[in-house]
Amino acid sequence: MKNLLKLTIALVFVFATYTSCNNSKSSDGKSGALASNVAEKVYVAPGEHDEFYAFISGGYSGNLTVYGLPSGRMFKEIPVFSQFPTSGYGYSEETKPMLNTSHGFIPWGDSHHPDISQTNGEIDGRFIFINENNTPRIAKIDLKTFETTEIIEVPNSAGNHSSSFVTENTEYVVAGTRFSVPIPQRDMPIKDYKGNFQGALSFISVAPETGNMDIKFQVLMPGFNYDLAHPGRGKSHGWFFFSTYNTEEASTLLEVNASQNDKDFIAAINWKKIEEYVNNGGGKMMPANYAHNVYDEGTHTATSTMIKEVRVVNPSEVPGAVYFLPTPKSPHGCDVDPSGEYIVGNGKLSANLTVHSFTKMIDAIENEKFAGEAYGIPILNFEDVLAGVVDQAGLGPLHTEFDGKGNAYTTFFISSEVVKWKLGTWEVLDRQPTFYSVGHLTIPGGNSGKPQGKYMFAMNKITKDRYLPTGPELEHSAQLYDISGDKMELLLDFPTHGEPHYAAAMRADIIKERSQKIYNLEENEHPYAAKSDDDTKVVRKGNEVHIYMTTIRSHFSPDNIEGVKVGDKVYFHITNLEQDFDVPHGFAMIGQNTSEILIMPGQTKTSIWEPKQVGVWPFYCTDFCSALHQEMQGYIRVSAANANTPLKWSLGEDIE
Ligand code: K7E
Ligand code: CUA
Repeated sequence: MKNLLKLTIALVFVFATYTSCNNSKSSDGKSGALASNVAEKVYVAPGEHDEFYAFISGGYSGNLTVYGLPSGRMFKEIPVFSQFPTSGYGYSEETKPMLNTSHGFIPWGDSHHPDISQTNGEIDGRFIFINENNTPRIAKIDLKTFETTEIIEVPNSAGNHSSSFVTENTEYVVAGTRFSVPIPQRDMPIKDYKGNFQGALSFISVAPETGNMDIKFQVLMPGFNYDLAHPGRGKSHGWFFFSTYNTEEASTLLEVNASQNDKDFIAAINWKKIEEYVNNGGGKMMPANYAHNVYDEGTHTATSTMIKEVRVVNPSEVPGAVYFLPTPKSPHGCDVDPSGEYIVGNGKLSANLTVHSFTKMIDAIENEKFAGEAYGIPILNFEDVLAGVVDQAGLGPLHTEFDGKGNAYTTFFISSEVVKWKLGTWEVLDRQPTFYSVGHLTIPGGNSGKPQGKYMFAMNKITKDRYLPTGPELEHSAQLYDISGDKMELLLDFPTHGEPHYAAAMRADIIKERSQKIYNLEENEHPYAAKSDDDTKVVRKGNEVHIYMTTIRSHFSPDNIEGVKVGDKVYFHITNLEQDFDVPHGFAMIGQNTSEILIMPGQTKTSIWEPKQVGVWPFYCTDFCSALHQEMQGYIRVSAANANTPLKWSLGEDIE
């Protein structure tokens, strides 16, 4: 234990030294001295488009940001797990159900690993999935509209981190628990963790046409921490690999107590085998309570359904489906190369990178060469499954990506660099510093059988002096490298938003062509839609007042309303009649307890206002939509609760 403390202290010291040495390098300007032709490589002329989309997780912003590469320009922040006043996501009545969970309305999330849907092992650009750690959820974003259209809560999970990675035909999006917990949850002493807590690995099926998600089954694993995961592909399609740490099953001071074992495991799960078992009625349904939230594009409205049971499978019920591959030392990343042969374990506390061979793993399984077992799950011999070791590559390996040309790129947090090495020979080919302390890295098409090469970008945890200072709080920094040559070449620094963990990227063309421009007004099925000025009205139901309102350049209809009373709940149901690309209208009402809403052409959105004071109160359009944008305004007269002002509304004439 003392030795481990020393090791931790030594690593922290090394990290501090590297950071400060990098610091001094950049402050004397050397690291910024790039060749002048580098600027051309990232220059996208005004009006031209970037070649790649990059979808970068927002971490504790709960959202997903969209960038262009090579320019590093940010195009959009897509709200996913957090309320977003810019569009009204999570504030409008239509989108509030998206953030419903078994714990009630949760307005915030921690998103880590976006992954794009695949067909035949290639990125297809239909959907992007992303996990939420804190209140375990998986979201799906439709890349036609760049809107979050589905969120499913994951029961029996906590710190949903080894997620959300898709199999090569998007059969499943997989979500693994980081924390093991009592399953089912119950009141018990924390010290009885060992042997009693379990870790659920969830396989969420994705319907081929609609993309609808459904938890097909959960594998209830021993009480380790399941950190990261990647699907098998090609020859290893049908398997899924999860890195584990805390195989010690400690519940306190993990920095010491979860670093005792020389080796933890990569868990190999034959999901095809378990799927077959489940399809034949295997596993058991256990009571659960989790939210499934779906956004309907016809009604422009989300609904939330609570699901009351989930199918669970114990590994012991399906012999031959789960194995452990010993992997040194508290591995973080678990990455599979494009051929599906190599499984890279990035041992955080190891100086070497461990690479397992899928072929050797199958051979060892067939010959039943086991080194032991953990909770009935066979442990394979380290030497039997080892493909090779990248020796002394750096300090603190975290994540690995591949270029599809036989090379791998691994980030090293402590030595703050990306190291390029060769699959099969395990030789280090190149190393480039990052500024500073890199976490994940991304190559377009990275998690697929066909990476799209050309660029790699590193997402760094520490920014320090890379940009103009903005007080104590700095945005994180990403760095773009050209990887088309033998050596990586640093091209660009660009700031990112929130705390990016992983990112998914792909060639822009497919997504660009499919991108939707407007919502067809004819197809609007919102129950409160007003599709022309003739449909506008104001209806009172008890103390609820429903305003069927339209908006078009440059007025709201109606724009004068009387008969609202203190204590009423006023629903503004606003339909944007525009059918032109990029003409949203906004809406804000003085004193409302929500945010503005931004309504896209053809869409209906609802904002609530609960007036608390008598008076004549204005509302206005928040998006500068035309030369007469400032004229887009109106008034609501609010009378006392016991007044009998009649309900009236108008546009272009005085209320009589
Ligand atoms: Cu390494 Cu959440 Cu993938 Cu951060 S995780 S870096
Ligand atoms: Cu509509 Cu400004």
